[in-house]
Amino acid sequence: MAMLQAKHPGESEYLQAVQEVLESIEEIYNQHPEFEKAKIVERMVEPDRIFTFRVTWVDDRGEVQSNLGYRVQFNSAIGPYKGGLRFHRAVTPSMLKFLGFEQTFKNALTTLPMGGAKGGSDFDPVGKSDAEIMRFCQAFMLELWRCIGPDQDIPAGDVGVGGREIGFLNGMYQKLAREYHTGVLTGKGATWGGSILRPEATGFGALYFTQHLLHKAGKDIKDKKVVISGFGNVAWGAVKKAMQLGAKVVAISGPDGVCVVPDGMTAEMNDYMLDMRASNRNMVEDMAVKFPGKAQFIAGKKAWSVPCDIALPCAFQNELSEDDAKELKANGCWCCCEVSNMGCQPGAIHFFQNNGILFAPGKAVNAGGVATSGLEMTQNAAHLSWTAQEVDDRLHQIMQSIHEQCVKFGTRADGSVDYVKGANIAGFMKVATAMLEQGII
Ligand code: 2IT
Repeated sequence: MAMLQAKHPGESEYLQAVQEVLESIEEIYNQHPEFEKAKIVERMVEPDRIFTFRVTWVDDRGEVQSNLGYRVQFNSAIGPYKGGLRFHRAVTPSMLKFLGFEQTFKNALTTLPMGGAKGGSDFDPVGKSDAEIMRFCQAFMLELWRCIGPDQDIPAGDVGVGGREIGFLNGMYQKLAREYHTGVLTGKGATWGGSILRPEATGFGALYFTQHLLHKAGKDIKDKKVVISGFGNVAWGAVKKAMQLGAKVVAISGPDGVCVVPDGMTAEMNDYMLDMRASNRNMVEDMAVKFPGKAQFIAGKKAWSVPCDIALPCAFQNELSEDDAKELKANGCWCCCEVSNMGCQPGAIHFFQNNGILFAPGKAVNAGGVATSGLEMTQNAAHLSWTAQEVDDRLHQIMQSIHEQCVKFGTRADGSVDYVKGANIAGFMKVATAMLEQGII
């Protein structure tokens, strides 16, 4: 860590993600001198390569705009580079390196052959028109297309990139590459190569994982009060599945505050989350305006201030602090499944773990998204599409397998499970073994 800090000063998210993994694997790493000899850790913590490019486009007022674009190809030991694209004003190389690093272990956990990558831009979708989004996506792909390919690197969505953006990106890729296969991006529309259930998959998978975790702890999700941060694609799928499983979603939150829903979210409210995302307004207050009497907006408050049984962070890294964790506990919360990538700060994770609150990390809980991207790649390669039932069954199996891997590597002496350790060791062992067996490259 000292070496890495000296080499990459100020890259706080990246250093935080690496630190968490290294702490978890220390013991097992020291039992494998062959890893040490091949400098597996030193090689694994650095991305294979990073592409950086300028993206220039013209906004609706005719003004020239300039952004930075990136693709971080982190690790390809177990398969082609795979991971999402994030469009957010705060995107930096540090953020994408942390996400690419996490993605490498997450993808290893899915049981599918996918390496890790992440990309994106500091383009801010908030307040942009559809036409501006399209022009930006086209300008972004003008550079990105040389870096990717169905057997090399397969991007997908992440924060700020959903079905609409993947459509614009895919259209431009085909135009530039003159290749009309369906395999270079995942999260495509259902009529042009997309997998059924991919939009729902991250949220659905997270709830399947939560079910397994609760079952292992002798509990059940039915009738439990759930609070969720965010109202993007991931939160939308999580709300939908939580409701299907009989839980009551009593709050969703956004950058402007929280919407409290004392009687639980309805299907209509869940559908409205899609309009909220598509509007690019980035305001959760819109839910309370649309459903007066059912949802109450409180400005400046987080979802973590609302009494609940289960907390599901579904928005952004470091969105849940140690103080938030304490407030959750004081409000009766006894389980937190991290759905966003690195959604909880280290202090929050330690507080959960030291205070008997069930906790599982994003790289295990949210892996259903990229797993279903893997299933989309399989369908594309076979030139066919599976039914919703078939995709859902496979997603279910994969989440069960991820839970089993966490239990295998994370069970403590007292029989409880350290899901952070379990997920990190399971992912690490797979990637490290693959690197070792393929020589010094
Ligand atoms: O963080 C993630 O796993 C994603 N944004 C999904 C990546 C993918 O390739 O589906």
